[in-house]
Amino acid sequence: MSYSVQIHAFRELLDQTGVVDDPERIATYTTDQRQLFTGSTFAVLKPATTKQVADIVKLAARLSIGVVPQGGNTSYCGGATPDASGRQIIVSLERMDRIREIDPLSMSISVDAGAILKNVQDAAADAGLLLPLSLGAEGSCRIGGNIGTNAGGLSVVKYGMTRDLLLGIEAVLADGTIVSDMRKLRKNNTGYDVKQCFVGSEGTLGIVTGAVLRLAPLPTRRTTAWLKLAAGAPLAELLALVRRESADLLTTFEFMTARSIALATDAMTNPPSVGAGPGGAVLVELASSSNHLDLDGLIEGVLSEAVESGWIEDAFLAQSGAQRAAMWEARETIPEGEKRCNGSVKHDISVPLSAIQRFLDAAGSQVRAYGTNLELSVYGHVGDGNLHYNVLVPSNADRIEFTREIEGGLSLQLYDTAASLGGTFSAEHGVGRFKKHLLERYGDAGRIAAMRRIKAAFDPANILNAGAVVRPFEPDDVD
Ligand code: FAD
Ligand code: 2HG
Ligand code: ZN
Repeated sequence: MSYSVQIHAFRELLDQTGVVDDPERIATYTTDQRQLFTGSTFAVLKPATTKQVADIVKLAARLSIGVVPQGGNTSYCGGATPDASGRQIIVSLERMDRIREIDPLSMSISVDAGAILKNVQDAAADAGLLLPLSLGAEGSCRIGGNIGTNAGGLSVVKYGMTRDLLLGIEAVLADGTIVSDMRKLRKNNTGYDVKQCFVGSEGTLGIVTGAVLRLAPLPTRRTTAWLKLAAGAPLAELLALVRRESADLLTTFEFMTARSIALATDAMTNPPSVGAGPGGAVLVELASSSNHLDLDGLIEGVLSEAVESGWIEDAFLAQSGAQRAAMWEARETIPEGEKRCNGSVKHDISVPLSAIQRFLDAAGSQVRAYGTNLELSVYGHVGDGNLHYNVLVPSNADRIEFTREIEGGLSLQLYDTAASLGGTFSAEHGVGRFKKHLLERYGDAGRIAAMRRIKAAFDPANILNAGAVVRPFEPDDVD
């Protein structure tokens, strides 16, 4: 069947705006966020209802066309990008962006999966509540994509990953079945927790069309501090001190090296006058919804202990909302700063907190041994044991070639080190198409076999995002 006949068939299911087949408009959906790979498709479908998503999936299965769900296309591992075959269609959830309901007493929000994260945060804040998922891409990423990647971000240390915020789900399976479980319950022990199957599955097990998310009281007080670290400051011990002495009111603990901060501040119009000590810097935030807690008193106590221990050289407390925002912007602009300087080869590793210093020491030696002129941008959510250990692409290098070279050599050494310390090659960015070989290399064989069986059970014809994450289980597989 020709593409035009297929497009006609999809048009019958959707209205005029629901099918995009103009190559110029399609092009904005077929390249991944990091511009490492461009796939191919003959159409982007934009359903407006869950039923339309189900109809699309059923028709795609009948026509043997693959389906790649897409949210904001901000993910880093190529999971939202179709392959080069031209036989996969993109289903963008962008028209399904409603806030369905806020229930302040149940502290939950029900949304369409295409809702932009920032809009959901704002809707929760309007009701005096907090959606505690915060990441640099929050103005463009969508809830379905956050669920697909199990997004982490800047407040995981307190509130957990997307997985921990998910109360209910609505999703379309590969045969068009609609899973409708939009309940707001904290407790519901009635068999398998099916909704969790979709979390981190990167569009390979179903298309999420709705979600119920857990909210928290909106903080009314915050204390934000920028710590300049002394040489050799022990990050895990400093984190433990801050958590203990702040009565665990810590919501953010972000580590940054001097190079990463400079990349960000160079890219800002009004950069704050913050910098790093010899051991780097940490952005710390305590937050509370109570007006009875003296957060400034707590942070001052924490900081004086840290100074006494010789771990920090200097610290600045944000004195205004504007100062706080500038500190946050300096952290959140690091990826953009890297991009403006020809990009970086990204290593989204995590290790147990007790091993973070060992990782930094070993990885530093590996980088030095690999090439004396390599430059690093190292930062991340150290509160969660997660580092972005990025190698900067030299300004005179071809970005793609350099990325391939590093990924085939140094990256594997760094991941080996993380793995040997009980860590992982992907803390929060997923597997997608780019890290499948790493899952094969580092994944436990039994776990991979289980993943393949789950994929085969949910999607026996391999319709949903084929080529991402894991290949399906086949009966003669020996694993
Ligand atoms: P997409 O990129 O569109 O899709 C991601 C995956 O989910 C794909 O496999 C796709 O097929 C699948 N998917 C999308 N929608 C659905 C759906 N409705 N149902 C089923 N599957 C679906 N990530 C973090 O974890 N922490 C960070 O701090 C962070 N910071 C970032 C900062 C910047 C500047 C950028 C550019 C990215 C950052 N990211 C971060 C990565 C990215 O924003 C997240 O992975 C985000 O969750 C992706 O959401 P999205 O809507 O863009 O998903
Ligand atoms: C962040 O923490 C994101 O800012 C992006 O996860 C990390 O670009 C990166 O390497
Ligand atoms: Zn991150």
